[in-house]
Amino acid sequence: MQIFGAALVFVCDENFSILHNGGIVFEEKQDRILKVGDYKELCALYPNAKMSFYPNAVLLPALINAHIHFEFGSHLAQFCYGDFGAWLDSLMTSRDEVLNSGNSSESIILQGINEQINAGVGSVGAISSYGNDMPILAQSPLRVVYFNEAIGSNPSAIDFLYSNVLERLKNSKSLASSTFIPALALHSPYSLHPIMAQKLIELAAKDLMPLSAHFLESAQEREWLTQSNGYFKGFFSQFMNAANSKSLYSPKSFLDMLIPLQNNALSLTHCLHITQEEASIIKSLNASIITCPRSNRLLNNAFFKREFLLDSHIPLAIGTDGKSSNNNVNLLDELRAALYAYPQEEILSLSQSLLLSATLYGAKALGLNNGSLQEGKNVDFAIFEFSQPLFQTHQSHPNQSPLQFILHATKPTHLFVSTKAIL
Ligand code: MCF
Ligand code: FE
Repeated sequence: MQIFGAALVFVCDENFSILHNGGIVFEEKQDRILKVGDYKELCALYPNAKMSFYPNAVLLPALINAHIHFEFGSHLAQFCYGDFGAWLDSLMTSRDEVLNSGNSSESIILQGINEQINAGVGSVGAISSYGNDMPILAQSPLRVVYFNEAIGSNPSAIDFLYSNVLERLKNSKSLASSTFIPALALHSPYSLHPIMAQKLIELAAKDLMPLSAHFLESAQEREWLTQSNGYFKGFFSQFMNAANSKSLYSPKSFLDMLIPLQNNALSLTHCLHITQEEASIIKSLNASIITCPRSNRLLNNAFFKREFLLDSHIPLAIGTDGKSSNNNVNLLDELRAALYAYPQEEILSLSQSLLLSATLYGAKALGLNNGSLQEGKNVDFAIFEFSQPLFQTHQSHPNQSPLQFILHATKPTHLFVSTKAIL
């Protein structure tokens, strides 16, 4: 039996409860939190437990990076930012070079994994386009929801592409464990044929697999889905030899295809260009939205409109996206960027919401039983020690420790995933 305690415990429940001098109890090798509460009371209740208390620290659920591409990690400045079309063109031109660069892809993926651990991330939603990252992620100490991504809209290629995604899914299923969860991703409505999408949705529904898709990331995507016009018209004639093509979905028809997944963990990433009506459909699908603020700023000059959340109560998770659209994949840096992206919001409640996006709502988006320190949840937690207390109980102003945490957290001193210390 082990008890870990800290001056501040962020429970990461819906109300953002904070325990002063709180703690958690668990048994070695039993991946379930037994009890959460006052540290001294827990010690009295379990007098034989191994006890550790950290006075200048915050104990919180291990963070969750709900959307990351490990495969795109090698480049420094090959991609063009500031316009989605320019980015996608630069990605199409330098994709092979980036994927097969001088550094071995294995060392790049390991670097990405270390970057997660060093930022206190215990779980990731890893989007994999090729499967190169699969064995390394399966062996890593992270809890991984492994999204085998399907892409391809050209009818003559879909048989091959479909069997390729099935092969990757099969391989990922052979590696499945409580910390490596096979899942499916539909790249996006502009890049995926509906016949393939339909089959994969059926598969995901049958096995209750998590499913994720990039959705309405750019104005160009919206123009294509609603008018079959604009940047993507040129894109398809240039890269796919399909000059007269039309969009294969409307935003609504894409969302309607996801109806069989209401009981799955379902997430839509970006959603920068959704309407209120589409937000209501997303809500009715019981889906989560994943936002990647720095990627959105670099590729699309925008941040997710958090106003949509007020009326619709859609859970909002957060991710770094890949290094192809970010300067690093550090989730703490992502939270800091997000903090500065919404100056119109009250800063303390924004800080609380952002921390819930990186914990409670990340777990909801990925279908995990963690992200909150509650009885029965998996034993995934982080402890960040600071040189001074983040909050003094005699202070009369509201507890600003969630804000101070986002500002000052750099690296946890302890990180546990599935009861094991990984840092
Ligand atoms: O989320 C960002 C931006 N939107 C779309 N795709 C990607 C992102 N980061 C990496 N990608 C990958 C995607 O998985 O880029 C390729 C796919 O392999 C795009 S191919 C049209
Ligand atoms: Fe992405």
